[in-house]
Amino acid sequence: MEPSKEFVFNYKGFYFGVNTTLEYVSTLEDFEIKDSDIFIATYPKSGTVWTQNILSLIMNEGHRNGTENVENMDRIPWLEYNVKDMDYTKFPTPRTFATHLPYYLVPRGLRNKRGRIIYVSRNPKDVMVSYYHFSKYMTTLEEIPDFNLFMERFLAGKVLASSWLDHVSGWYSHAEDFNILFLTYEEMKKDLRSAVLKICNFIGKKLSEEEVDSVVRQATFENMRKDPRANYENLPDDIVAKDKGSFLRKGTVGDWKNIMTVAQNERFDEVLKDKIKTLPIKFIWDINDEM
Ligand code: PPS
Repeated sequence: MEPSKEFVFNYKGFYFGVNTTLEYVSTLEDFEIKDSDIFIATYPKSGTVWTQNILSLIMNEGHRNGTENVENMDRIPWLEYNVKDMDYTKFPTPRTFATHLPYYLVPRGLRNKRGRIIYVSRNPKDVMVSYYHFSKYMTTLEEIPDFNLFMERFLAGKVLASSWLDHVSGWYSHAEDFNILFLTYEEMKKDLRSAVLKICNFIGKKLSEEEVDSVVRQATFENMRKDPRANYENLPDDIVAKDKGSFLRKGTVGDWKNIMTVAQNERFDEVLKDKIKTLPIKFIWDINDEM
């Protein structure tokens, strides 16, 4: 049941992938925060890359109008997976980062309401299904071909980034410690423009109607799939199995229904449903559900 040490290590109760180190992640609580910093925080497969693209489009005119060709992963790098060994202290401000860290392992400065955090969550059945497919695609993740087994691992939090429930409930229950905007994948899917405006408002960026239109247009699933700055297609072959998927796979709400059996759905609900009810989020399980 334990995840293989070949793929993850545990630091303070949280599973990290081995493309970072224990030495490095243990320094992150002391990572110096600037007031202008903006973080996107998520549990994996909840809409991180999507939010990265939206944030980059909002903040960078050169991204919006196509005059700059910088990939999102360079503009909004992963805090805990600094695979290119970049010197984040020298980044121009405002700095932007993505992270899968739980609330209790992020840089301390964030907890004093320095910087801003955009936290995106997604209904956990779609997260799990997306994660299942993703672990075939990423060679750095442990592949568990049997979906039933993957589900048990996911429900037990024995995967990279540990328990979905702990992650989401941790961030929500400590919201008051942070300067934080909560969004859900499903609300972005239902009304992308409103989500873009919420982010603009949160980071204090005023865009014209046309600029907002341009952000929304370039952040749709179809357009992101075609955009090498946004779709992570340039990851090296030793990290991804390009014939086995992509970062932008389906981009829908309710894909879990295509893979989970009735019995699996019942099992999932048995483990998580009561706990999910305690979260201040109204989950959307199907695109036709009311918000
Ligand atoms: S990761 O690996 O943790 O960074 O993954 P993450 O980016 O959080 O989540 C990947 C899922 O988000 C979907 N995605 C989108 N959906 C809708 N619209 C847009 N523009 C978009 N961009 C990314 C992506 O397809 C993954 O979900 P699935 O269900 O696997 O398709």
